[in-house]
Amino acid sequence: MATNTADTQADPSADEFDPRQIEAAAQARWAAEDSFAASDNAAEDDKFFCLSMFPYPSGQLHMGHVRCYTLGDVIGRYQRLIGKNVLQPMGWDAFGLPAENAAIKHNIPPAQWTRDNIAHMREQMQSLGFAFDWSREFATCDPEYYRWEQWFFIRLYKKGLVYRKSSMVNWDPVDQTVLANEQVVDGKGWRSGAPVERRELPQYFLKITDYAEELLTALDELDGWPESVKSMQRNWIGRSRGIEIVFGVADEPADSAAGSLSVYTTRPDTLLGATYLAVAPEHPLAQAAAQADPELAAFIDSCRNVKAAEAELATIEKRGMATGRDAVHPLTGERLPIWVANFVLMDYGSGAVMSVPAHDQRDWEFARKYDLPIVQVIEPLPDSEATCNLEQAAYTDHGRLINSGSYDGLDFEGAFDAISEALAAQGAGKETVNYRLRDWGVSRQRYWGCPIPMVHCDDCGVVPELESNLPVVLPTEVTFEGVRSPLTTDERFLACTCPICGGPARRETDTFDTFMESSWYYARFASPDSNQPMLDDRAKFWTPVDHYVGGIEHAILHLLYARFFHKLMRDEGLVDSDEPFRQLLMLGMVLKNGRKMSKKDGDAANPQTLIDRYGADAVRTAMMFAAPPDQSFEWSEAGVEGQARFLKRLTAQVREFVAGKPAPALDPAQLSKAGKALRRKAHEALDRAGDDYGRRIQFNTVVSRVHELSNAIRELPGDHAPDRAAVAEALRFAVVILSPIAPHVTQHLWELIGESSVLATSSWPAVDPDALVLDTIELVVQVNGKVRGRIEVEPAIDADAAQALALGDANVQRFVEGKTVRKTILVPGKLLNLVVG
Ligand code: ANZ
Ligand code: ZN
Repeated sequence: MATNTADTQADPSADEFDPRQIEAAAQARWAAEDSFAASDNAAEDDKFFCLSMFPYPSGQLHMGHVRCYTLGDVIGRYQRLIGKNVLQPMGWDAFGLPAENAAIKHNIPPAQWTRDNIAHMREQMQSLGFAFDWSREFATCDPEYYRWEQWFFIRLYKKGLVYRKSSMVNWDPVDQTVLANEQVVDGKGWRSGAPVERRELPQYFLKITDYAEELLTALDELDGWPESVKSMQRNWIGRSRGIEIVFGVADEPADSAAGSLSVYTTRPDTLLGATYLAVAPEHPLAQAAAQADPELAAFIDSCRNVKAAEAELATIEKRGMATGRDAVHPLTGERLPIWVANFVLMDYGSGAVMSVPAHDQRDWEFARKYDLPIVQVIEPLPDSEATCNLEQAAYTDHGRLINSGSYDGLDFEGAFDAISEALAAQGAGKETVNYRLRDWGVSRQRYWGCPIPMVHCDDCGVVPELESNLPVVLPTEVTFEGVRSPLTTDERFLACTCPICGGPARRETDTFDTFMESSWYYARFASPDSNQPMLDDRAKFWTPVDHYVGGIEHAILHLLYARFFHKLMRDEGLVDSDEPFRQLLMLGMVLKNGRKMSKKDGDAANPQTLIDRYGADAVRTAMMFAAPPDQSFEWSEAGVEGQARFLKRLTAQVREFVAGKPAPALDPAQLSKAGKALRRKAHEALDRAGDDYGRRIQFNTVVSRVHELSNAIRELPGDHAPDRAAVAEALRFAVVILSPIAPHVTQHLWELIGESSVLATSSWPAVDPDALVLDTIELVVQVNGKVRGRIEVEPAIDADAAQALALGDANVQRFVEGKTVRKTILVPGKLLNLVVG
């Protein structure tokens, strides 16, 4: 084999290394041998369901997709190599607003736009060599898919888990649609950027709140999820323990509905500091008071236009008006004025709060504005660093009670219990648990979505369609007039028969929130052609997903809804596990100039340009090399070029090796010292790569290791014939180790080194523990704590022998000369310290 580096780095001519041809050949082989088909019949413990979040078919893959799908692919390919029966499917989250916008703009039906995009993106994915089992592909706009969503919705409806309710919604005046709270960013629509209005509309809701407690507690067992994601989910569910306190309403009969007012508080310890009560504008008490008070009615009306989502209620300007009524304090009998306030939500707690301006910031701001009394009842604990200055802000920390009569001196817990008991004793309070989580409003006033399978009959009301009439098919040949959904004017769609009385009826024109489709797609991949019912036993076999890979932007809603659906499906007997995703990998972002890469970055953001120029493997390798998966990083094309050069060099190296003399059989005893060192490096790389792929989920380090191994092979002196076997082994390992990341080039190299199989479906080599054992190790020698030398020793050397060797080192000798060694400290495998004096 060649020994000089200049030789091995010689650039093979372009036709000797043609990624396009290498990739086409590998892909053709995988297709011909159906290499990535998952087996539904394999032994249960061998299955590995590897899933990357399916994309919205926007038209082009972007760098974020390339990162996500390459990561998932690397994980899945490694699992296949270690013998797992891997299911790695792909499909399309195909409903959604952009298709409608494109239709409106360019006059293309959304279905056609979507199908064209899917075709293009599928081709791009195939060119990247992802090991998907394409036989399971589907798009959520396929009637065979959404039919089951309709079916399931009706099941839930019949179980009482769906209800219809008029409710305030965030209305985007530009997109003409309802937005979820989280689609409202700074009071504006997330897509349109238009200020959001509040409107009332009848909506369908799924009772996710029935599952709030389980959705919360089950997080504790999700060991494979990042802590940060679990904490975001916990906050979103927002469980709080508090009490419901009943205040009397002055001058109303105590036993009438108007005679009491319930508030929810998490701070009963502040009860003696309540100086007024506040109710939501929609609260019955406010509505009743407004009947005789036009000014109040006008105020309540103006609150409807609050352009804010819940998250912003803390920051909006506080506005309110007194109702003229008073509440009666349950402990002191004192009269407290009742106000209407714009920051009190009707659908949280009881829609009313006891206001404690000294200890709640919103109440404090409100009290300052309307000149209401502020009474301090909590002081910081003596040993705390907190300070209380009510001229500047409320004191919101826990502390010790003051100005609270017999409760003075109690801490938070003591006061919580004592005051709760006192209230309970007089029937004025009971402990409750509240969740910030709301039921899931699934209606969207849009065309390009799954039709909600409900029927409006003048006689029977709103009723579910018959199962036998499913799917309610979304008409795909439509023309848009403005942004309004074409469904609202399409007679072919609208006219139907009432499933109850058989009379003429009208179809519901709202479609589902597209989060519905993405909440169960993973399970459908397991049984993509199941016809009776939505999932069959294959879903039980494959779920839960073993590794789920996706963007951090889905950390809350998508994952929460999918977890909810999994539990719903479990309760229908469709799956038999409690959670859908065992391990979760949340990716960092691909950045350009410090912000998320987007179409605006032009060619740089288009992976196709890079694939065409450098080949898919170079793009994949650069992407994996750039950063650990959960970190965001700045994208640079230079990285792709660098990896392309490396792959080419590695190819040349393998080619040169196989062109030389055949390697002898490996005999570790015959290896030179350098040959042994190479062998150790190769086995170490294999060992560590296995850990990186399988446990650490860090692939940048794998790429570096292959770089190093390739260099080490190149640096091995070529004068000892038996070492050639170590080189053969090292090259073979380099090829296998790199194969999940750069699957095409490595398949080519695999064939070059004489293998006839498909590398992707062969197996990960075993590490030889003997190869990892070091003959000698280096010990750092210190004299009085300062490094004075290094010695080569046997790994198991004892302190005396090490000292004797160390004293043979000239430099160490210099510092010990004329002194006595008083103490010898050996840290095995690391250092030897001689204490002299
Ligand atoms: C009195 C009080 C004193 C409060 C104090 C806080 C601090 P979480 O933890 O989110 O559950 N609240 C109750 N219902 C409300 C509604 N419908 N709209 C707006 N605010 C409402 O928050 C519970 C606290 O939020 C409750 O405790 C209540 O204010 C307020 F020093 O009651 B508190
Ligand atoms: Zn009817």
